[in-house]
Amino acid sequence: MKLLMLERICQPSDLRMLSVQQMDILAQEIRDYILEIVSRTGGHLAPNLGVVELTLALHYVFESPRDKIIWDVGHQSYVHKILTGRREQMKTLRQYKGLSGFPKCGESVHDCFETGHSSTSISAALGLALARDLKGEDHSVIAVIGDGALTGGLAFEGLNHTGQLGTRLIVVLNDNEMSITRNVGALSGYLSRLRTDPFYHRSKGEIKEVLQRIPNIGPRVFKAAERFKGSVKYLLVPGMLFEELGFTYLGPIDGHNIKDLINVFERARMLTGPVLVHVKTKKGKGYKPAEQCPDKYHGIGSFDLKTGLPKPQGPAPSFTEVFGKTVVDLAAEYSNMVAITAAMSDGTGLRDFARKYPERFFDVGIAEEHAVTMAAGLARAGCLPVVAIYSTFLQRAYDQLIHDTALQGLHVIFALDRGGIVGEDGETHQGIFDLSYLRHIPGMTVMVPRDQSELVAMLKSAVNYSGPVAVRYPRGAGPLLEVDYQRQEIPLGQGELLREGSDMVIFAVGPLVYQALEAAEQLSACGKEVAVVDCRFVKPLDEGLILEWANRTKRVITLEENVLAGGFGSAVLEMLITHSFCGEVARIGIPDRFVEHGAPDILRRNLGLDAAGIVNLIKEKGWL
Ligand SMILES: Cc1ncc(C[n+]2csc(CCOP(=O)(O)OP(=O)(O)O)c2C)c(N)n1
Repeated sequence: MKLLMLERICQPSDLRMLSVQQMDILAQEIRDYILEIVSRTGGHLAPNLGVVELTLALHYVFESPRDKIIWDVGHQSYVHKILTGRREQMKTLRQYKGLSGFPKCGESVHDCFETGHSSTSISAALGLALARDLKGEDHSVIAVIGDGALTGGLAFEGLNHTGQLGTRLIVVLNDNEMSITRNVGALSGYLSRLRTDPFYHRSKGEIKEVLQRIPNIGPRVFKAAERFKGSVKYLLVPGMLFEELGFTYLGPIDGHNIKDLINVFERARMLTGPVLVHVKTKKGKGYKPAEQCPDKYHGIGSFDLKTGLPKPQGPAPSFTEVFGKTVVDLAAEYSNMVAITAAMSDGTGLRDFARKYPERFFDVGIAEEHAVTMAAGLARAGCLPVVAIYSTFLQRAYDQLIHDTALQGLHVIFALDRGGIVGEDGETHQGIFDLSYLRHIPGMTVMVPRDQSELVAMLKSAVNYSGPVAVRYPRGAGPLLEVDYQRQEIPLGQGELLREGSDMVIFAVGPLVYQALEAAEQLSACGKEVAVVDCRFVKPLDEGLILEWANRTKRVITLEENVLAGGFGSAVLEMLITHSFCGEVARIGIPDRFVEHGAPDILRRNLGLDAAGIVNLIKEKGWL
């Protein structure tokens, strides 16, 4: 691939040698390069294609790393990486030991703050800007935030505080009218009016000019309009909402016109207080399939560049699909069932539910805290809410789980997708804390299915239990090719003995149960008989079953895809100690560190979360 212009850019300052026409050529080369790489590695394609000119203009005007650019969510930072000395490394994007798909301070001095979860950029930027002022420095701080990320409450908290302080800070609003799917919320409606309504478009200067041309009354009307905080001013001043919050509003600007972008950023750089630059972009810009279906190309696995088609998946249905189908079936039976997503209707498998029961489906935007408290309100009033959220994003709503849901014993079903290792998205997205952050909440039921049929059974069961109930399942295909949708409910807290054995017992939850069975098979060939129990419940534990097999074998192994601290193994250990168990216990899970990005198989192998890892541990213990 010929990248004549791009090869000249080794650091952001090299951009300043280029003319605007050359920057346009560069933009095309960057798009081609990103397409070639992401079609092989997978990644966040459409968001990055949409910010090529925006990123070029930012790096042209501002002097990174002196000036600080924070990328909200960080999934759109590929162009930034390419321009900041990581062009060649992009070939290793999202691969184990390769370049991360998100900003990483350890990767480059140009990554000044790490992101992954949405809506953090304004608060982080304010922190950096306040520190700058305290230290008497004078660089710029820029938060680049999408209209989707702006639906998150934390973004409002950041805007609110910044506006009050009047700190010099630039918020670049990358408005493509999309979150992963179409953006939602009243603010999104306001932004689209700003994009299209001539009243909203007109700049304050233009309006003044027009009014002053009207003899006698014009200037007076303008003055009066400026004085009123009421409706007249709202009609006359663009971006009023942001102006009222204390920001100077600049825009909306065509986010694919490099010249305009450079001009507006130059202007923003000179202003002394908070500035919001409203930039209109097209998600997926420059690649037809992505322009037409930006949601499908938001985050995508490897795909065929010519056709745009994803590489074929294996035949086994994913846990997400099985959840999606089961919840639609249950909704037919339970007319009070409602489903809630925080901007992830497709990712969580709720698309069919949304189509079939639009009045019972709520996309709240990237607002997990709100999703949970709203669900609690719905439950309090007699509805049966199913909140489908990725494990990592429910971390946001920890207090809402406790204070708004569990404390009142409200029956809310939490469908936690992407539990355990998620792989290529890395540290910020691994769902490895949920068993710990859920199981210590009083009244919470926590289930982990080993396969798709168990997921069906657990969802049916969750409907009949009381209080908050979490069902946690992993990303991707499950172990079964055929799913039994007729599976019946499971009595609360009932585990299942899958294999008998007298030498030791493995207590496991989730698909790792199959690894335990495989390890038991291998160990049997070495003359050791290992019992395997699928505990199914992290809470309440099947104490009777666990105690029985722990006492029979006296050698216990626990197995979970969760941090060891406070997780399933801890629960078993605590229970065994309480019952004065005399024997040995070894726990397999994730040690006290964050788990980097890479293919899930590699990560699991490294962590010993597979049959070989189990056998190794048993050898190390001298139990073989
Ligand atoms: C707290 C949290 N919830 C959900 C997500 C998943 N997520 C990643 S990007 C995204 C949409 C972001 O939309 P926007 O900010 O407009 O950026 P765009 O992709 O449109 O450029 C979502 C929901 C996340 N990263 N963080």
